[in-house]
Amino acid sequence: MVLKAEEEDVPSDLTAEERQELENIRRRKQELLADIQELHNLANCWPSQGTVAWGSVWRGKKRLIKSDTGKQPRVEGARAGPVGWGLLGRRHTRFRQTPQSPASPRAPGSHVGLQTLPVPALTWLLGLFYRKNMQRNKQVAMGRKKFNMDPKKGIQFLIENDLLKNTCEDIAQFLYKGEGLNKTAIGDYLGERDEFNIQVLHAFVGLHEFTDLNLVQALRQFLWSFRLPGEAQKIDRMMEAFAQRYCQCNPGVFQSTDTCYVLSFAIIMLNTSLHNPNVKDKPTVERFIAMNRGINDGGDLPEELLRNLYESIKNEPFKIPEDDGNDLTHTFFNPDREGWLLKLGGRVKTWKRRWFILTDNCLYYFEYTTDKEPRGIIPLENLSIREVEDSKKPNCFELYIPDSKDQVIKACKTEADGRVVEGNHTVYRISAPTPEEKEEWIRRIRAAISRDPFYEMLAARKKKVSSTKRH
Ligand code: 4IP
Repeated sequence: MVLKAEEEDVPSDLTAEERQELENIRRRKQELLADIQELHNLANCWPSQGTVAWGSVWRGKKRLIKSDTGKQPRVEGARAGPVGWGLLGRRHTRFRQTPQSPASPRAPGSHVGLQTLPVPALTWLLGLFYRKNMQRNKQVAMGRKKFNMDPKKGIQFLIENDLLKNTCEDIAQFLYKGEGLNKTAIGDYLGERDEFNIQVLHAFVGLHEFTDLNLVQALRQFLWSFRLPGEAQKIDRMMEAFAQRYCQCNPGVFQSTDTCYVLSFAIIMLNTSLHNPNVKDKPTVERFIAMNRGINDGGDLPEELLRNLYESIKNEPFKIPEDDGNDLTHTFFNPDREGWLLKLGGRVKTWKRRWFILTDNCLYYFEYTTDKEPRGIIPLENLSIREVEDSKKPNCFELYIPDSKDQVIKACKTEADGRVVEGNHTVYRISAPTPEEKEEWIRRIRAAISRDPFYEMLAARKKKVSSTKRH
């Protein structure tokens, strides 16, 4: 007997979250059926007559039912001693069973089945099954916890305990299923540069079914299955894998995976522009179409396709799991931040209240909010940010050059006489009005610092797909 869940039609109007949920329910159903199947198999191993002792040897997930004298996994009616030894879970367990013989002998090849088992036998089987499952579930739960704290260690633990096979397909399944797993941890594992992790990433993306989904629907599903890390290289690898898979599922929609890649980012940016209240200038559908001219290997994508994608995003924003502010939408399209901060002078250590604006990967500061010209500009490229304690001011943070103590940060400032000169700071020490504002500034500046490589990578792709002439 082989039990299998029936295939059901998936309604086409499900959200990414609902799809995932449905997928989880289906998988759970299949697991339950597998459990029932296993119970039946155990029942069929039950001897038809005689007094037999049965042991059960566990090797992780692999189980052998055998008599304590025989080596055959399935020995119907085998004679054996009255006591069996076996490894139950991880413990060596001794048990004795003397099942009743069935009333009438079974025909060769016929099965016992759960219903026909004598009650003590059934109780024993269920007990065995229950203990096995309990033990396994405990270890899996522990593995998940470890994974959420340190993805690599978690996977290693699960493999060492035979709860997961050491293949990229099995690990990808485990991550795709995602039960009890933190989506940030999944993203971290999938983003690793290791050759094996990259294979897992491809197997993971391969588990996504994008056939007949438009690019927005596919992105919704993809971006909901883990949290995209903030690092440019990781995002590049992941989005590349996504674009490849999308094109594989939907041949003929785009001229190349680069086109799919570039349009995916255009959609993510559109999502932020349309739904982030800080972005005042909302793009129209015409602008979106114009922005994506020539990205299909030098040609234009069908206008209707772009209109549909635009409408879809306009009607429903992306849902990003565990939004801690360090994901793609923030990192990639960080809105400007502005506010009053105190800044310590470079050579002369005086605190000045300045109006700061964070934009274009630079930090500008002004004397008044209405000033046209900034007093100073600090390009953030290659800088780092850290929290610091200051004896005079609260909520401080510093911009500094990593691994360099005395080097002057490249920046410019306006002197009292109006001359623009180079700055003198080896660090910029800044104090925020509240701890919350400090946190927010640090978060935004960090995102602005790390987003730069993206633009470069994306710009390079865009150039590629726009300059390719169609043959
Ligand atoms: C000035 O102190 C101000 O703090 C300047 O800030 C600062 O320039 C000067 O740093 C510092 O000497 P006084 O006004 O007391 O002279 P701001 O330009 O915002 O007024 P920075 O480089 O921080 O803008 P040094 O490095 O020029 O001394």
